[in-house]
Amino acid sequence: MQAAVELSAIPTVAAQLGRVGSRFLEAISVYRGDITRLAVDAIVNAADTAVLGGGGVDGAIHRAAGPGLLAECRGLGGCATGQAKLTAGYGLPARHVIHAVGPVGEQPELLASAYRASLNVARDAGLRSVAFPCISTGVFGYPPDAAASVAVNTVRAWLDANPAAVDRVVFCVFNDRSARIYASLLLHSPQN
Ligand code: AR6
Repeated sequence: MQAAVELSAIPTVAAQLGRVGSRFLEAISVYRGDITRLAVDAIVNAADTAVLGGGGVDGAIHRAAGPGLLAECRGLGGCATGQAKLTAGYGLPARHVIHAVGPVGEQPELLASAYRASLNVARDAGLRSVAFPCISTGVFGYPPDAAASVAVNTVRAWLDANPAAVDRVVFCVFNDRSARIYASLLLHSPQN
């Protein structure tokens, strides 16, 4: 198993750009790699409505967490699209998993809702750092550039509306295309 990646090793966008004064850029990071390695308060899982594991990032999270995660998921009673539910992290370096269900295909309101619901779950549980995968952009077929805009705009609006509720939000990108999209949105022409 690879070593855990501590939050202190992941720079914020503000630090990467040498920019101070933007609460948004001081809260967010873009991290390229495996979300299952992140030692944050919660990683978000791109689940489906059954919340019983699957392929993609969901499969990776369940493999890394171990069987305790599936056992707890069986008691969740499913999760509606656009909603999110909390479990423990079991064998993960993350203390918790927030299981979010994004839409199948390009449905911006439901994708935004999945991001908001995840952050609401984190806030209500007192969790200070959250890492998101690119929800819906794999098996669920959401165009990754459109999904990234929804993700960034939704997180930004939520942080504005919930000041000091969460300290850090990490956008965890896994493939070349998502890495390029988030870099261009946040690192090359930052929205601040
Ligand atoms: N770390 C971070 N991101 C990852 C990882 C990883 N280890 N592995 C894949 N990704 P997907 P969806 C990225 O298909 O589209 C499952 O079967 C991947 O490159 O995992 O929301 C569930 O059970 C992509 O950018 O999720 C559901 O049935 C992103 O994660 C369904 O797939 C999301 O791809 C959910 O589909």
